Amino acid sequence: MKKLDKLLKRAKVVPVKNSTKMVIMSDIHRGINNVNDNFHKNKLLYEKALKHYYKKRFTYVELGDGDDMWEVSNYHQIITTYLDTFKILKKFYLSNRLLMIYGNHDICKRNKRVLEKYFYSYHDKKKMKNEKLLNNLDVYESIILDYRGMEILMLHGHQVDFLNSNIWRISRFLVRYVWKKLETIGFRAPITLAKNYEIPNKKEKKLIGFSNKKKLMIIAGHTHKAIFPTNNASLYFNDGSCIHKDGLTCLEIKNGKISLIKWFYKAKKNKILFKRKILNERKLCKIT
Ligand SMILES: [Mn+2]
Repeated sequence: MKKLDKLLKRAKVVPVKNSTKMVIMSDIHRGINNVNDNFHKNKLLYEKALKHYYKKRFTYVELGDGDDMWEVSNYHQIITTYLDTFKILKKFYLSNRLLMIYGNHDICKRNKRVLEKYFYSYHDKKKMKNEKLLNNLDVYESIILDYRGMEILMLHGHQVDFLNSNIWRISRFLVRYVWKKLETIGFRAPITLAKNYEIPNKKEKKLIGFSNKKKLMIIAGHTHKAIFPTNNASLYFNDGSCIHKDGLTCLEIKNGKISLIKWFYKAKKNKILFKRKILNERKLCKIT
């Protein structure tokens, strides 16, 4: 528990207005559109969702593993591969509606120099000059949202996962040089969207215990499995991921309610439609 107590103390406190609308996404794993890039097939869906939330004046909260900096060694390539995507993120950022947290795959974002070198600006090939991107962006380890008298702790969640926190450099090595090779020959992680949103992953037990002990609402990512307790006795949520085979999941917070949302492609005649579906919804209230 010590680790989580410290993390809670260090968390950046962000007060938000009652009228603020938020969308929380994580585990996008933007890569470089090679065979290891699980995000690419959901790129258009993700951008469609972002544009929807931008238009509706939501604040976008990225809860870690936004970029896959384990599978890629030249980070500039991620930005050039997904420049269109980053340009939408820039719009959120410029209107003061972007909050970013790092995970294990993008843990290097805790380093200011990395942010400055790769994310503050990019080289525009056509204009032959550097353009601003997420200039001066801060990326946090955890954030406490102060919303309607409630505190909501937001973090990626790898902090309680031994393989991905204490020995993350070894894990990164395995992903970069071993797992990547397996993926290249067609060995892929199973990423179908789970149907049950109540049963958490073993790795999340510590977070759930912490949430219950502190009577604190926690939102995490990392496991790629959405968790949405419908029972008021639990306040631990997980937003899932943006690289499910069958779409992406996210959490929306607005008007004192939290909802689990799925975005997916649907083929209709000769068109591809982008669909948003509410999987679950409940009022936000403290554990009493
Ligand atoms: Mn992760």
